[in-house]
Amino acid sequence: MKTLENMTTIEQMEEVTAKLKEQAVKSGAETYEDRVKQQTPHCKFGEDGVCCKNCSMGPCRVSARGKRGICGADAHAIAGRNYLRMIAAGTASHSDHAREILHVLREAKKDGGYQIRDEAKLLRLAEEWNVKTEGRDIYDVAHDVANVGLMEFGKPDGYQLFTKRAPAERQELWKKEGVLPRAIDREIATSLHMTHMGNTADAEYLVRQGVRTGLSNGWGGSMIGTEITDILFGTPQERASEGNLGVLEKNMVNLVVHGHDPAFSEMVVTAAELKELQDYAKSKGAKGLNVVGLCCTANEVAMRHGVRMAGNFLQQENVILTGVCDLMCVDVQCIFPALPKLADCFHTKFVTSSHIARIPGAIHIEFAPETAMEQAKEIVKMAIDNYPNRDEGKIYIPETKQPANVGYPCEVIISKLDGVTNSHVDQLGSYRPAVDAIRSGVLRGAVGIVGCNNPRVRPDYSHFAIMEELLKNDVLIVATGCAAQLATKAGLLNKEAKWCCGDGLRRVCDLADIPPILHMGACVDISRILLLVAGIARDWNVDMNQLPIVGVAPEWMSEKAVSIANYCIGSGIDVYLGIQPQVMGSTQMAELITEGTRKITGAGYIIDTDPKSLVKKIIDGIEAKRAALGI
Ligand code: BF8
Ligand code: SF4
Repeated sequence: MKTLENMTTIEQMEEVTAKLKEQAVKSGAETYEDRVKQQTPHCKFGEDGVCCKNCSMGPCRVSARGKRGICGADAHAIAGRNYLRMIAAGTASHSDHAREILHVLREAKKDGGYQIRDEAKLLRLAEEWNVKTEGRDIYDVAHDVANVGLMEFGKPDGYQLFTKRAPAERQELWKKEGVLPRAIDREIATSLHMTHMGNTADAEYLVRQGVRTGLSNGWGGSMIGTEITDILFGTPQERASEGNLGVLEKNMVNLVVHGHDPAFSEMVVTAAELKELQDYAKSKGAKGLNVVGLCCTANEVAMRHGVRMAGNFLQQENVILTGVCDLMCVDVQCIFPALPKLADCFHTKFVTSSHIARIPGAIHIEFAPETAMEQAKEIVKMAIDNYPNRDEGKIYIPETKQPANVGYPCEVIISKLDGVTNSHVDQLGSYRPAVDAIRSGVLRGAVGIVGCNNPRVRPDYSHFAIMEELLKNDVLIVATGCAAQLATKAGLLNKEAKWCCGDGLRRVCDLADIPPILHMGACVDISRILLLVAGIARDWNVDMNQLPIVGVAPEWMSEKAVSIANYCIGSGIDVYLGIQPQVMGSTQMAELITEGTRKITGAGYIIDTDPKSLVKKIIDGIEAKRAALGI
């Protein structure tokens, strides 16, 4: 078996980061590594989740001296409440992003800035949501669909419509356990209400509400976000791209889009393709315009346009440290507030575009769907005007980059896997080939590797170690978010990377003509993974928790990640974590999140901060599921 000889190793990535750190020191810039030092050791009460400041009698913290807060809340109540608040915030973030996209859909016009790119998907969704389509203008249908979607946030009665997409057994279980999600805003508000001073102190009910709130994200906000984004900007197709800092160009205007909301970045990408702006860039001495992405925005624009990806979460400062980032524009989520100050040490212009993420020191250009194109042009022009201001003495562009194949939503995966088992050509469009490949053991199972990177551990190392081992063991990987970005940087999204797979997986990659890690998009697109697992479960005629398919977040850090983990658990998908949730100061919470939820939903967390033993547990978990299925 060949090893990862053509890959970029973590050590090589670290060498680049070290060189860029020298750039920072030379320019008097501070980076996250400096701040990690200032913040270490972290507050133990916070780490354990046993500090409460939910009322002004506090803050209270649980210690040997005081086992309860002033109101009498114990460690379990405090840790449970903090945990539920994280889930509520994560759900709010993903879902509010979806709400923004729905508003854009409502503004879409035949001759406007935003149009419908996937009409078939819109019509399918209209039918699912009982919106009349016959003889109607497609934009009228779109506006009605947007209104139904917007009602999913605040409707007084009923449950999330997309929960009907889950296998019947799962839906029954949600009903029976009282976790079937209602309106998204209602689940978030209920969570905040329950955790207000003087309400729920029983950790089990906080955890149950966490699952329900998470489900309102996975089968609500995130799924709506993904569907509507596909309708507006097109369902992703397989395409070639590249990733890592080497995508920045010395002789071009580099404009970096960073954040999550594709409504904004799509416009910037479109504006940068305009001949008038390309010519303007040339008039300033540049060879052209180079738009690249960071974090989940990178995933969105790579999947739909092949736009190249500069990197993941902890690479956001590195992009500016190259000295060739002429402009970085951001929308929402995962944006370091440190960036404007860092940009000041270089020539970089830093632009915020959303009232959700205003940062001191930034140039603010408030994005509005009606004027989006004009704003996007203004930003591109600003980047071009800034190109001549680079300081030659501060430039260092690392050469590292890797080719990547991206764009594997469920639709593409189904059509690709159909190439694997010829016996089912008649069933084109089903998950049957995937079921057969897993059942026969050619694939041992599938793993969704998702989430952030995090300086609490060696950044990106856990992702890499886990991916490498799973591939060797014939486990197909789907990836999203910053985990997908690490796979890009390493070279694992390249079809050639099949050489580091076990025989079974390599055969599947050959037959289906896919890379061993399938890039499914941004974190919002983890809803695609839910549908993939639900589809396979339906074709197999089992519930989702019985399948040898699990989720892994080796280096998670955000509240969104906790919300995602909860919708996976709610959907019966075990979640393997490489970073401890901040609840371990409560023995009851530690039990509830690992074993307790298992009794409710059939899934729980498996936590191990050592990637080597974590990956062993993942493989053992997959094999145990296979054994239980009798395969
Ligand atoms: O939503 S993986 S660091 S960029 S939270 Fe953020 Fe984490 Fe990256 Fe995307 Ni997801
Ligand atoms: Fe302290 Fe209770 Fe107030 Fe929390 S809610 S700060 S534990 S008194």
